[in-house]
Amino acid sequence: MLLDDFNAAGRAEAAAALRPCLDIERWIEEIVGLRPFDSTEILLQTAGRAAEPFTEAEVEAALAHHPRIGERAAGNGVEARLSQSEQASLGAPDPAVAAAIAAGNRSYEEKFGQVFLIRAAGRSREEILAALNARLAHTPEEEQVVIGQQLREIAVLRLEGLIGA
Ligand code: 2AL
Repeated sequence: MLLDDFNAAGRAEAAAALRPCLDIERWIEEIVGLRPFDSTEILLQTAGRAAEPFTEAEVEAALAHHPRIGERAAGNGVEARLSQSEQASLGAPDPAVAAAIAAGNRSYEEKFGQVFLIRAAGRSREEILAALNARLAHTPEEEQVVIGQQLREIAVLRLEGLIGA
């Protein structure tokens, strides 16, 4: 979708385009309502800040859309294909690192009660494992902040891919 098409689309169509990037209604509505954008750069900057800060309930609902790191998203929908492409670097066989990530995911979920989320695109498996281990030392309050940032990073990259296409 080109920026001009996004700017000119009806509210529902523009919202539907944004939803696979980040399913937080307040974020979607704020961006849709701020159209037209003069440039993709301004749109992406806006997406990086809209609806800040997310509430705990918003974060929890948005996290439900993301498969665990190292687990392939099920299905053929837009979100599943985006996730599969973001996690492409995790596909190469390295059983030891894969096992360490799986164990880290379990520890993280036990400690924080939610899925470990990281912007995977552009990160190697080793970088993701290091980040997972470092974040296990966080307090829940610190993790809430990091997760909000990661949701935004993933959303902005997805939007960049969408509008660039
Ligand atoms: C994901 C995902 O599906 N894409 C991404 O960048 N990160 N999942 C996750 N648990 O971090």
